[in-house]
Amino acid sequence: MDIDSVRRRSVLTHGSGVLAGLAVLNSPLLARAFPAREGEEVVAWADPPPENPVPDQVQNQLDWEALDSWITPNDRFFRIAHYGWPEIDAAGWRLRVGGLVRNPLALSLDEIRARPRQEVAFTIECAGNHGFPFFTGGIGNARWGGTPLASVLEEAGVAEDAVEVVFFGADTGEEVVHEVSITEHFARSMSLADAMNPANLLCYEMNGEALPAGNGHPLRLIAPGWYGIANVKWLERIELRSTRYMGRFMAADYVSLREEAVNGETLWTRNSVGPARLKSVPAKVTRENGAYRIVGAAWGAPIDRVEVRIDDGDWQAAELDRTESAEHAWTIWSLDWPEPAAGPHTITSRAIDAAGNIQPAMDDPLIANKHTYWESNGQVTRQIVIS
Ligand SMILES: Nc1nc2c(c(=O)[nH]1)N[C@H]1C(S)=C(S)[C@@H](COP(=O)(O)O)O[C@H]1N2
Ligand SMILES: [Mo]
Repeated sequence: MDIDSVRRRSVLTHGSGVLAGLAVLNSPLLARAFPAREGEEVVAWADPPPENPVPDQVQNQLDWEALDSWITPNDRFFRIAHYGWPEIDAAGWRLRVGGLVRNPLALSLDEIRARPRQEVAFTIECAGNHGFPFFTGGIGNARWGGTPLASVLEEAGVAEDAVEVVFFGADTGEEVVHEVSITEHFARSMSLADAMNPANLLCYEMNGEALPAGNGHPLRLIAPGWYGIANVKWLERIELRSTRYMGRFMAADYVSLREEAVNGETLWTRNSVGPARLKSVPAKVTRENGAYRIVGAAWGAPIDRVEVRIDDGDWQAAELDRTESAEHAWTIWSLDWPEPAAGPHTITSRAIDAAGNIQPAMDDPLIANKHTYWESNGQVTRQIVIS
Protein backbone atom coordinates (compact mmCIF):
# COMPACT_ATOMS: atom_id res chain seq x y z
CA MET A 1 0.00 0.00 0.00
CA ASP A 2 1.40 3.42 -0.90
CA ILE A 3 1.54 6.32 1.50
CA ASP A 4 -0.88 8.45 -0.53
CA SER A 5 -3.66 5.90 -0.24
CA VAL A 6 -2.93 5.64 3.48
CA ARG A 7 -3.37 9.43 3.74
CA ARG A 8 -6.61 9.33 1.76
CA ARG A 9 -7.97 6.67 4.07
CA SER A 10 -6.96 8.65 7.09
CA VAL A 11 -8.79 11.75 5.79
CA LEU A 12 -11.92 9.66 5.26
CA THR A 13 -11.70 8.23 8.74
CA HIS A 14 -11.29 11.70 10.23
CA GLY A 15 -14.64 12.59 8.68
CA SER A 16 -16.42 9.75 10.44
CA GLY A 17 -14.48 10.56 13.61
CA VAL A 18 -16.26 13.91 13.75
CA LEU A 19 -19.62 12.16 13.57
CA ALA A 20 -18.64 9.74 16.30
CA GLY A 21 -17.56 12.73 18.39
CA LEU A 22 -21.00 14.31 18.07
CA ALA A 23 -22.72 11.10 19.17
CA VAL A 24 -20.44 10.95 22.21
CA LEU A 25 -21.53 14.46 23.27
CA ASN A 26 -25.00 13.04 23.97
CA SER A 27 -23.61 10.38 26.28
CA PRO A 28 -21.89 11.57 29.47
CA LEU A 29 -20.71 8.03 30.29
CA LEU A 30 -19.02 7.46 26.94
CA ALA A 31 -17.39 10.85 27.07
CA ARG A 32 -15.51 9.76 30.21
CA ALA A 33 -14.74 6.21 29.23
CA PHE A 34 -11.71 5.02 27.29
CA PRO A 35 -13.16 3.61 24.08
CA ALA A 36 -14.06 7.03 22.67
CA ARG A 37 -13.41 10.60 23.75
CA GLU A 38 -15.06 13.76 22.62
CA GLY A 39 -13.16 15.63 19.92
CA GLU A 40 -10.70 12.90 19.00
CA GLU A 41 -10.27 11.58 15.47
CA VAL A 42 -9.12 8.14 14.36
CA VAL A 43 -5.89 7.75 12.38
CA ALA A 44 -6.42 4.86 9.96
CA TRP A 45 -4.22 1.77 10.19
CA ALA A 46 -1.88 1.33 7.23
CA ASP A 47 -2.53 -2.47 7.17
CA PRO A 48 -6.31 -2.87 6.80
CA PRO A 49 -7.45 -6.51 6.45
CA PRO A 50 -8.11 -7.77 2.90
CA GLU A 51 -11.64 -8.40 1.66
CA ASN A 52 -13.59 -11.27 3.26
CA PRO A 53 -13.55 -14.24 0.83
CA VAL A 54 -16.34 -16.15 2.69
CA PRO A 55 -19.15 -13.58 3.20
CA ASP A 56 -21.78 -16.31 3.64
CA GLN A 57 -20.00 -17.80 6.65
CA VAL A 58 -18.37 -14.79 8.27
CA GLN A 59 -20.45 -11.62 8.53
CA ASN A 60 -20.39 -8.20 10.12
CA GLN A 61 -16.85 -8.36 11.50
CA LEU A 62 -15.91 -5.89 14.21
CA ASP A 63 -14.30 -2.75 12.79
CA TRP A 64 -11.61 -2.08 15.38
CA GLU A 65 -11.12 1.53 14.26
CA ALA A 66 -14.80 2.19 15.02
CA LEU A 67 -14.61 0.75 18.57
CA ASP A 68 -16.36 3.38 20.68
CA SER A 69 -18.07 1.42 23.46
CA TRP A 70 -17.42 -1.47 25.83
CA ILE A 71 -20.62 -3.20 24.68
CA THR A 72 -20.82 -4.08 20.98
CA PRO A 73 -24.26 -3.07 19.66
CA ASN A 74 -26.27 -5.94 18.13
CA ASP A 75 -26.21 -4.41 14.64
CA ARG A 76 -22.38 -4.33 14.78
CA PHE A 77 -21.94 -7.85 16.20
CA PHE A 78 -20.12 -10.44 14.08
CA ARG A 79 -21.90 -13.61 12.97
CA ILE A 80 -20.53 -17.02 12.02
CA ALA A 81 -22.70 -19.64 10.32
CA HIS A 82 -21.09 -22.82 9.02
CA TYR A 83 -24.33 -24.25 7.56
CA GLY A 84 -26.28 -21.03 6.88
CA TRP A 85 -29.15 -19.72 9.01
CA PRO A 86 -31.85 -22.33 9.67
CA GLU A 87 -35.50 -21.32 9.38
CA ILE A 88 -37.13 -21.73 12.76
CA ASP A 89 -40.78 -21.19 13.63
CA ALA A 90 -40.41 -19.93 17.20
CA ALA A 91 -44.01 -20.85 18.10
CA GLY A 92 -43.59 -24.53 17.26
CA TRP A 93 -39.98 -24.70 18.42
CA ARG A 94 -39.09 -26.74 21.53
CA LEU A 95 -35.83 -27.29 23.37
CA ARG A 96 -35.60 -31.04 23.87
CA VAL A 97 -33.42 -32.50 26.61
CA GLY A 98 -32.95 -36.23 26.23
CA GLY A 99 -30.57 -39.17 26.17
CA LEU A 100 -29.36 -40.34 29.59
CA VAL A 101 -31.94 -38.46 31.68
CA ARG A 102 -34.77 -39.68 33.90
CA ASN A 103 -37.29 -37.00 32.75
CA PRO A 104 -36.88 -35.98 29.10
CA LEU A 105 -38.00 -32.36 28.59
CA ALA A 106 -39.55 -30.42 25.71
CA LEU A 107 -39.62 -26.74 26.71
CA SER A 108 -41.26 -23.89 24.77
CA LEU A 109 -39.63 -20.48 24.63
CA ASP A 110 -42.27 -19.11 27.03
CA GLU A 111 -41.49 -21.89 29.52
CA ILE A 112 -37.79 -21.07 29.31
CA ARG A 113 -38.46 -17.35 29.72
CA ALA A 114 -40.59 -18.08 32.80
CA ARG A 115 -37.58 -19.64 34.56
CA PRO A 116 -35.14 -17.59 36.71
CA ARG A 117 -33.34 -14.98 34.58
CA GLN A 118 -29.59 -14.43 34.75
CA GLU A 119 -27.35 -12.06 32.81
CA VAL A 120 -23.66 -12.17 31.92
CA ALA A 121 -21.38 -9.76 30.07
CA PHE A 122 -19.18 -11.97 27.92
CA THR A 123 -16.78 -11.24 25.09
CA ILE A 124 -17.19 -13.96 22.50
CA GLU A 125 -14.35 -14.55 20.04
CA CYS A 126 -14.18 -17.02 17.17
CA ALA A 127 -11.22 -19.36 17.66
CA GLY A 128 -10.26 -18.64 14.03
CA ASN A 129 -9.97 -14.89 14.64
CA HIS A 130 -6.52 -13.64 13.52
CA GLY A 131 -5.92 -17.05 11.93
CA PHE A 132 -6.29 -15.47 8.46
CA PRO A 133 -5.35 -11.98 7.26
CA PHE A 134 -9.00 -11.16 6.41
CA PHE A 135 -10.33 -12.42 9.72
CA THR A 136 -9.54 -9.95 12.50
CA GLY A 137 -13.03 -8.87 13.63
CA GLY A 138 -14.55 -12.17 14.82
CA ILE A 139 -15.20 -10.78 18.29
CA GLY A 140 -17.76 -8.76 20.22
CA ASN A 141 -18.90 -8.05 23.77
CA ALA A 142 -22.56 -8.31 24.77
CA ARG A 143 -24.81 -8.66 27.80
CA TRP A 144 -26.47 -12.04 27.37
CA GLY A 145 -29.72 -12.86 29.16
CA GLY A 146 -31.21 -16.28 29.76
CA THR A 147 -31.75 -19.01 32.31
CA PRO A 148 -29.04 -21.18 33.91
CA LEU A 149 -28.38 -24.41 32.01
CA ALA A 150 -27.56 -26.33 35.21
CA SER A 151 -31.07 -26.13 36.68
CA VAL A 152 -32.61 -27.41 33.41
CA LEU A 153 -30.19 -30.37 33.45
CA GLU A 154 -31.06 -31.02 37.11
CA GLU A 155 -34.75 -30.98 36.27
CA ALA A 156 -34.15 -33.51 33.50
CA GLY A 157 -32.45 -35.77 36.06
CA VAL A 158 -29.03 -36.69 34.66
CA ALA A 159 -28.41 -40.44 34.84
CA GLU A 160 -25.39 -41.91 36.67
CA ASP A 161 -23.58 -43.02 33.53
CA ALA A 162 -23.81 -39.68 31.67
CA VAL A 163 -20.42 -38.01 31.11
CA GLU A 164 -21.02 -35.85 28.06
CA VAL A 165 -23.54 -33.11 27.18
CA VAL A 166 -24.08 -32.51 23.46
CA PHE A 167 -25.71 -29.33 22.16
CA PHE A 168 -27.34 -29.64 18.75
CA GLY A 169 -28.28 -26.66 16.58
CA ALA A 170 -31.15 -26.71 14.06
CA ASP A 171 -28.70 -26.03 11.21
CA THR A 172 -27.46 -28.99 9.20
CA GLY A 173 -24.89 -29.72 6.50
CA GLU A 174 -24.02 -32.60 4.19
CA GLU A 175 -20.84 -34.34 5.33
CA VAL A 176 -18.94 -37.38 4.10
CA VAL A 177 -17.53 -39.42 6.98
CA HIS A 178 -15.47 -42.53 6.12
CA GLU A 179 -17.17 -42.52 2.70
CA VAL A 180 -20.66 -42.37 4.22
CA SER A 181 -22.75 -39.33 3.22
CA ILE A 182 -24.65 -37.95 6.18
CA THR A 183 -26.75 -34.93 7.14
CA GLU A 184 -25.11 -33.68 10.31
CA HIS A 185 -26.39 -31.02 12.69
CA PHE A 186 -24.01 -28.33 13.87
CA ALA A 187 -23.16 -29.60 17.35
CA ARG A 188 -20.65 -29.19 20.13
CA SER A 189 -20.23 -30.98 23.43
CA MET A 190 -18.86 -30.47 26.92
CA SER A 191 -18.11 -32.73 29.83
CA LEU A 192 -20.98 -32.90 32.31
CA ALA A 193 -18.82 -31.04 34.86
CA ASP A 194 -18.17 -28.17 32.41
CA ALA A 195 -21.83 -28.03 31.39
CA MET A 196 -22.92 -27.71 35.05
CA ASN A 197 -20.92 -24.49 35.47
CA PRO A 198 -23.42 -22.01 37.00
CA ALA A 199 -22.27 -19.33 34.50
CA ASN A 200 -23.66 -21.24 31.47
CA LEU A 201 -26.90 -19.84 30.09
CA LEU A 202 -29.68 -20.95 27.81
CA CYS A 203 -29.74 -17.51 26.27
CA TYR A 204 -32.68 -15.75 24.56
CA GLU A 205 -31.60 -12.11 24.96
CA MET A 206 -28.67 -10.05 23.66
CA ASN A 207 -28.12 -6.52 24.95
CA GLY A 208 -31.72 -6.36 26.19
CA GLU A 209 -33.29 -7.40 22.89
CA ALA A 210 -34.56 -10.78 21.67
CA LEU A 211 -31.65 -12.78 20.28
CA PRO A 212 -31.24 -11.68 16.61
CA ALA A 213 -31.79 -14.32 13.91
CA GLY A 214 -28.10 -14.42 12.97
CA ASN A 215 -26.97 -14.85 16.57
CA GLY A 216 -29.10 -17.91 17.26
CA HIS A 217 -32.78 -16.97 17.65
CA PRO A 218 -34.74 -18.24 19.51
CA LEU A 219 -32.16 -19.83 21.88
CA ARG A 220 -28.41 -20.40 22.10
CA LEU A 221 -25.94 -21.68 24.60
CA ILE A 222 -23.75 -19.02 26.20
CA ALA A 223 -20.68 -20.56 27.83
CA PRO A 224 -18.70 -17.66 29.33
CA GLY A 225 -14.95 -18.20 29.09
CA TRP A 226 -15.16 -20.48 26.03
CA TYR A 227 -14.31 -19.74 22.43
CA GLY A 228 -17.25 -18.85 20.16
CA ILE A 229 -17.56 -22.34 18.71
CA ALA A 230 -18.83 -23.76 22.04
CA ASN A 231 -21.72 -21.26 22.10
CA VAL A 232 -24.17 -23.29 19.98
CA LYS A 233 -26.80 -21.13 18.25
CA TRP A 234 -30.30 -22.13 17.10
CA LEU A 235 -30.19 -24.69 19.92
CA GLU A 236 -32.90 -27.35 19.72
CA ARG A 237 -31.60 -30.47 21.44
CA ILE A 238 -29.42 -31.31 24.44
CA GLU A 239 -28.33 -34.95 24.68
CA LEU A 240 -26.72 -36.61 27.68
CA ARG A 241 -24.41 -39.42 26.63
CA SER A 242 -21.99 -41.95 28.11
CA THR A 243 -19.33 -41.51 25.40
CA ARG A 244 -17.39 -38.53 24.09
CA TYR A 245 -19.07 -36.82 21.14
CA MET A 246 -16.82 -36.66 18.02
CA GLY A 247 -18.77 -34.56 15.48
CA ARG A 248 -17.09 -32.36 12.88
CA PHE A 249 -16.74 -29.28 15.09
CA MET A 250 -15.31 -31.25 18.03
CA ALA A 251 -12.89 -33.63 16.38
CA ALA A 252 -12.19 -32.55 12.77
CA ASP A 253 -12.56 -28.77 12.53
CA TYR A 254 -11.69 -26.48 15.41
CA VAL A 255 -8.84 -28.83 16.28
CA SER A 256 -5.41 -27.32 16.92
CA LEU A 257 -2.44 -29.29 15.60
CA ARG A 258 0.76 -28.57 17.49
CA GLU A 259 4.33 -29.80 17.43
CA GLU A 260 5.57 -29.88 21.02
CA ALA A 261 9.04 -30.61 22.36
CA VAL A 262 8.78 -33.28 25.09
CA ASN A 263 11.96 -34.76 26.59
CA GLY A 264 13.90 -33.72 23.51
CA GLU A 265 11.46 -35.42 21.15
CA THR A 266 8.76 -34.01 18.94
CA LEU A 267 5.28 -34.83 20.15
CA TRP A 268 2.46 -33.99 17.75
CA THR A 269 -0.74 -33.10 19.61
CA ARG A 270 -4.29 -32.34 18.51
CA ASN A 271 -6.71 -30.63 20.85
CA SER A 272 -10.35 -29.73 20.41
CA VAL A 273 -10.73 -25.96 20.77
CA GLY A 274 -12.41 -25.13 24.09
CA PRO A 275 -11.62 -22.48 26.69
CA ALA A 276 -10.62 -18.99 25.51
CA ARG A 277 -6.95 -17.97 25.54
CA LEU A 278 -5.21 -14.83 26.79
CA LYS A 279 -5.12 -12.20 24.05
CA SER A 280 -5.04 -8.48 23.29
CA VAL A 281 -5.00 -6.24 20.23
CA PRO A 282 -4.30 -2.60 19.50
CA ALA A 283 -7.74 -1.40 18.27
CA LYS A 284 -7.07 2.13 17.06
CA VAL A 285 -4.85 5.19 17.24
CA THR A 286 -6.56 8.51 17.91
CA ARG A 287 -5.45 12.13 17.67
CA GLU A 288 -6.82 15.11 19.53
CA ASN A 289 -5.14 18.51 19.12
CA GLY A 290 -1.92 16.83 18.05
CA ALA A 291 -1.92 14.41 21.03
CA TYR A 292 -2.00 10.73 20.06
CA ARG A 293 -3.16 7.71 22.03
CA ILE A 294 -3.39 4.00 21.35
CA VAL A 295 -6.56 2.20 22.45
CA GLY A 296 -7.04 -1.55 22.57
CA ALA A 297 -8.75 -4.49 24.21
CA ALA A 298 -7.57 -7.52 26.22
CA TRP A 299 -9.55 -10.67 27.09
CA GLY A 300 -9.47 -14.47 27.42
CA ALA A 301 -8.29 -14.59 31.07
CA PRO A 302 -8.40 -12.29 34.12
CA ILE A 303 -6.29 -9.37 32.89
CA ASP A 304 -3.60 -8.09 35.27
CA ARG A 305 -1.93 -5.66 32.86
CA VAL A 306 -1.33 -4.85 29.22
CA GLU A 307 1.95 -3.68 27.69
CA VAL A 308 2.52 -1.93 24.38
CA ARG A 309 5.60 -1.77 22.21
CA ILE A 310 6.04 0.93 19.58
CA ASP A 311 8.56 0.01 16.85
CA ASP A 312 11.51 -1.67 18.62
CA GLY A 313 11.04 0.29 21.84
CA ASP A 314 10.57 -0.96 25.41
CA TRP A 315 7.29 -2.48 26.56
CA GLN A 316 5.24 0.30 28.14
CA ALA A 317 2.42 -0.24 30.65
CA ALA A 318 -1.01 0.71 29.29
CA GLU A 319 -3.73 2.10 31.53
CA LEU A 320 -6.70 -0.22 32.05
CA ASP A 321 -10.28 1.09 31.96
CA ARG A 322 -12.12 -0.62 34.81
CA THR A 323 -15.18 1.67 34.64
CA GLU A 324 -17.02 -1.11 32.82
CA SER A 325 -15.69 -4.58 33.52
CA ALA A 326 -16.80 -8.15 34.08
CA GLU A 327 -15.10 -11.47 34.69
CA HIS A 328 -15.64 -12.79 31.15
CA ALA A 329 -15.58 -9.51 29.22
CA TRP A 330 -12.76 -7.66 27.56
CA THR A 331 -10.85 -4.88 29.29
CA ILE A 332 -10.31 -1.69 27.28
CA TRP A 333 -6.83 -0.21 27.64
CA SER A 334 -5.07 2.89 26.44
CA LEU A 335 -1.59 4.37 26.17
CA ASP A 336 -0.70 7.99 25.49
CA TRP A 337 1.71 8.40 22.57
CA PRO A 338 3.17 11.85 22.86
CA GLU A 339 4.74 13.38 19.77
CA PRO A 340 5.26 10.38 17.51
CA ALA A 341 7.79 11.01 14.74
CA ALA A 342 6.31 11.43 11.28
CA GLY A 343 6.54 8.25 9.18
CA PRO A 344 5.66 4.57 9.51
CA HIS A 345 5.44 2.81 12.90
CA THR A 346 4.48 -0.59 14.27
CA ILE A 347 2.39 -1.10 17.39
CA THR A 348 2.26 -4.41 19.29
CA SER A 349 0.36 -5.23 22.47
CA ARG A 350 0.61 -8.09 24.95
CA ALA A 351 -1.72 -9.00 27.80
CA ILE A 352 -0.50 -10.46 31.10
CA ASP A 353 -3.03 -12.41 33.18
CA ALA A 354 -3.50 -12.59 36.94
CA ALA A 355 -1.37 -15.77 37.09
CA GLY A 356 1.54 -13.98 35.35
CA ASN A 357 1.13 -15.66 31.96
CA ILE A 358 2.16 -13.47 29.04
CA GLN A 359 0.28 -13.50 25.73
CA PRO A 360 2.69 -15.41 23.45
CA ALA A 361 4.81 -13.64 20.84
CA MET A 362 4.40 -14.82 17.24
CA ASP A 363 7.74 -16.69 17.49
CA ASP A 364 6.82 -18.40 20.78
CA PRO A 365 6.76 -22.20 20.13
CA LEU A 366 3.12 -22.25 21.29
CA ILE A 367 2.25 -20.16 18.23
CA ALA A 368 5.13 -20.85 15.84
CA ASN A 369 4.73 -24.64 16.20
CA LYS A 370 0.96 -24.56 15.80
CA HIS A 371 0.06 -25.75 12.31
CA THR A 372 -3.63 -24.83 12.19
CA TYR A 373 -5.25 -21.40 12.34
CA TRP A 374 -7.46 -21.89 15.38
CA GLU A 375 -6.50 -20.45 18.80
CA SER A 376 -4.46 -17.66 17.15
CA ASN A 377 -3.79 -15.74 20.33
CA GLY A 378 -0.28 -14.57 19.42
CA GLN A 379 0.65 -10.91 19.83
CA VAL A 380 -0.86 -8.68 17.16
CA THR A 381 1.28 -6.03 15.45
CA ARG A 382 -0.40 -3.21 13.52
CA GLN A 383 1.16 -0.65 11.16
CA ILE A 384 0.43 3.02 11.01
CA VAL A 385 1.83 6.09 9.24
CA ILE A 386 1.96 9.36 11.17
CA SER A 387 1.88 12.40 8.87
N1 LIG B 1 -25.72 -23.68 15.40
C1 LIG B 1 -24.57 -23.04 15.22
N2 LIG B 1 -23.97 -22.47 16.29
C2 LIG B 1 -22.80 -21.80 16.14
C3 LIG B 1 -22.17 -21.71 14.88
C4 LIG B 1 -22.81 -22.31 13.77
O1 LIG B 1 -22.32 -22.26 12.63
N3 LIG B 1 -24.01 -22.96 13.98
N4 LIG B 1 -20.96 -21.06 14.79
C5 LIG B 1 -20.16 -21.00 16.02
C6 LIG B 1 -18.98 -20.17 15.89
S1 LIG B 1 -17.70 -20.81 14.99
C7 LIG B 1 -18.85 -18.97 16.55
S2 LIG B 1 -17.41 -18.12 16.52
C8 LIG B 1 -20.00 -18.38 17.29
C9 LIG B 1 -20.26 -16.97 16.83
O2 LIG B 1 -21.36 -16.41 17.48
P1 LIG B 1 -22.11 -15.18 16.81
O3 LIG B 1 -22.42 -15.59 15.39
O4 LIG B 1 -23.32 -14.91 17.63
O5 LIG B 1 -21.14 -14.02 16.83
O6 LIG B 1 -21.19 -19.13 17.12
C10 LIG B 1 -20.98 -20.55 17.20
N5 LIG B 1 -22.24 -21.22 17.25
MO1 LIG C 1 -15.88 -19.65 15.42
